[in-house]
Amino acid sequence: MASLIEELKWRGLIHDVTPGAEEQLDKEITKGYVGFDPTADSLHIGNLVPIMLLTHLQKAGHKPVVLVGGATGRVGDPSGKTQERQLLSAEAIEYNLEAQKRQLESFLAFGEGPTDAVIVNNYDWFKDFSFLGFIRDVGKHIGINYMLAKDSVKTRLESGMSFTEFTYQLIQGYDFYHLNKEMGVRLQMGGSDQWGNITTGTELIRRMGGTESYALTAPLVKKADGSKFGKSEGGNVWLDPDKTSPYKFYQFWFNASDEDIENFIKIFSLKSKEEIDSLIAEHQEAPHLRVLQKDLGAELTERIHGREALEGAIEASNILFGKSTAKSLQGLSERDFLDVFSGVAQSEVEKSSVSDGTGIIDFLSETSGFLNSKGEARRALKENSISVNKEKVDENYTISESDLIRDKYVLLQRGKKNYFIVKVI
Ligand code: 383
Repeated sequence: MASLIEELKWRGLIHDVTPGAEEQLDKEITKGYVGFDPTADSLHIGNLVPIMLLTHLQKAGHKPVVLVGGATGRVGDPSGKTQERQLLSAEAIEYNLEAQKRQLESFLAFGEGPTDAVIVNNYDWFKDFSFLGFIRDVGKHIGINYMLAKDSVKTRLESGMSFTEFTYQLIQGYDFYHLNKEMGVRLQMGGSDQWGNITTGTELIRRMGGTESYALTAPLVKKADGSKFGKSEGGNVWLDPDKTSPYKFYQFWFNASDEDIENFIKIFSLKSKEEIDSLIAEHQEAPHLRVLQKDLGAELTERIHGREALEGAIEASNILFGKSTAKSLQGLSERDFLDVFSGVAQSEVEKSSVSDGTGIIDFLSETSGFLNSKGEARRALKENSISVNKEKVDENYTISESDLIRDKYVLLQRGKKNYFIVKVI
């Protein structure tokens, strides 16, 4: 098998790596870590990139160490930020940390074995570290010139930054030293925004007398059109299904552009190079079939949300493309229903117009306002172009309670793509 570094290079997962890392990885089982600060109550797909680094590290026979930042979360990393961060309360940090920890635990094989993943929290070694102790024993080893030269600080010299954030790199640096000394961790990985913090760590280890240590960063994922990766209209694409539904999660990958998807599949898929190369070849023959988008969307939705959620997401996605039945529509959760038809025109009607039964001609026109007149409704019905909840109806049809989806909605449709939602209040 190709070396880990070769594999990561092919996948586009290496932005920078310090000299000697490859030899180290070839030489022995190596402990490598990535840190996650509890800034939100869920991880997002940007965090998935370094998770892939840890996954490949483990697959190559090394030991992943996951760090949750109970301490660093209290400080706030200035890397990549143009403004001072708002401090989070201790409760929010604890809450977020537990939520992220549960997510992180689902990605790697944890345990006691030599290549099993472990999880650590830097609050454990910082909570009793006194301020005087820190500035005497750690601060003395790193010059402020060195700290000022980091991008995270340099870019803020004009706009300003607190002493708190200025200190951040030293705290993360000390983590690396601590993990090196106590656990023999020799590698720290992260996104390229973390290069400065990681190398403060290798520098500190060198000066404080640890063992040889290495840094490896992945590029920040870019999109061909220059827009930010990992955002959809609603903001971040989260891993928590309550924040980004499995349907929306699946759609995010499904809607990726053809330029981007080849990079994305290499970065995020666990399939082998051979499998990915053959999918890419298949995709290039008929890009409109969206083979890569579907494949990666399915792999990731299943990995993050499970098989059942994936099936629901695919079923919901088929609804707009006409490949669905009334049954799949009835099976949608209210949230998926609203997501699938977001942007579709809506109106509200009184409960009685459904419970008493309303003829379809009236319902299409006067009751809902979908069509402009009874005449138009009649014509459309004659042309056989009207569906209720995805099933064709004729002019004798009556809308009743049995037409309600989730007790609340009726989906009207004229022709293939012209949808309208009636909400019963
Ligand atoms: C804290 C203590 C350490 C080592 C790392 C940390 C966290 C680090 C950080 N990382 C980001 C985060 O937590 O802020 N200072 O949101 C993101 N990471 C990873 C990756 C990434 C970075 O969690 O590039 C994207 O996900 O490194 O922005 O001892």
